[in-house]
Amino acid sequence: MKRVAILLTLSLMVALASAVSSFNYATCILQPVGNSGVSGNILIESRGGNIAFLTNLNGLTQTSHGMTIRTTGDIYGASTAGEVLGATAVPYDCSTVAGSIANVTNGVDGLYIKANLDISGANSIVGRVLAITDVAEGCNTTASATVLAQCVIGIGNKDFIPQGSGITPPASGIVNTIAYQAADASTPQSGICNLSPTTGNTVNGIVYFNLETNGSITVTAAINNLDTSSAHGIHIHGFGDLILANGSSVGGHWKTGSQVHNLPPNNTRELGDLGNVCVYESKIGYYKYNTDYFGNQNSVNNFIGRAVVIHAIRDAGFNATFGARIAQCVIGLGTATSHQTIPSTLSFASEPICTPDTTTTTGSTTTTTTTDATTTGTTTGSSSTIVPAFIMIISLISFLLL
Ligand SMILES: [Cu+2]
Repeated sequence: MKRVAILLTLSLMVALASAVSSFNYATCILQPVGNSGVSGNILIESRGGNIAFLTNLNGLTQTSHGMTIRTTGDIYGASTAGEVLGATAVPYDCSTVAGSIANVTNGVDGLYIKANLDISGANSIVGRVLAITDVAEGCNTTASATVLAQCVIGIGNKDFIPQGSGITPPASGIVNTIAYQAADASTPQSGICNLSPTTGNTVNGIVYFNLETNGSITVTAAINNLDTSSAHGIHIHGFGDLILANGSSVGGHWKTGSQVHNLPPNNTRELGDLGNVCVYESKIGYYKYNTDYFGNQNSVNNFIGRAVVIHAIRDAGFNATFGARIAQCVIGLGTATSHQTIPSTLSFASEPICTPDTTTTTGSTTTTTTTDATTTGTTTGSSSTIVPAFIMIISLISFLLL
């Protein structure tokens, strides 16, 4: 009897442990394509080898609409996300095509289950586009429907799961910024991130993460509607969760445990510390930086499915504040297509630190002004040379008086 009790207790402990470690949560916050007026949130949870999609959809006509996963993570346009994942299967059949999820309807609390997909591991859909189409899935044809709304599936932030959603995170366990694996992580990936403004802002743009042949990543960005009188912090944040429009649900910067915030190329900085956008031309901010700091992208801890955030002011590095989050996006699986290129005339010699252009010393206070940084400035009249000289003179006078 006692042995049975022990066995039961042990099996319960194993069950609880596996339940905790298998909690994987993702979100997809729909953006309308054109003036479709379709929006909504889709919460995605791993449930025992299946994926549950909880839909909350607005603006659809009262008929069935296809919900599909696409091959890429590019939501730049209505047709940039590629075909339905697995659509090359012959014959095309909703039950066997991986990316054919369900036919969905307008309203709240839709629940759709799909087998053979995951949000971690080899079958992960994190970093891919989820699309809602104008017509129901035909299930016997590959004919493409018109996309009404789309989003990139991002790593969910358990601290912002909507109340009453039916998704309950474990009190503790593997729920953090490094517990997930992006789609196709067996092959290192390029990424793309289509920035949208947070509430009250107008900033948008595109960030590319291009995988180079030596394994490094070149990050480039073109960002519109920026205030060009300042540099702007640019970071990768840990979660690709845009459920809050003010930018707070993407959490803190992407990092490992021991890293502290700083600017590139500091080698103990957080993984997501990209520095600043500070090179401007025709009111557009540009960014370019090549790095191997992200490490091997063929690992659980990569940037796909996380968020890029643009900040209101300059990131000055250690202990810095960088103001509000003015634009955000989920990093999706990239393609070879580039939608906005960087003018070849621009120089990124000093980037991404963005040395302030002018420094003026007033008494013992140093004020720094960063101006339209198409040129690289040097710091002049710094208090760092004036103050030691002042102290030396005082010391000399004191010594002579004694
Ligand atoms: Cu940030």
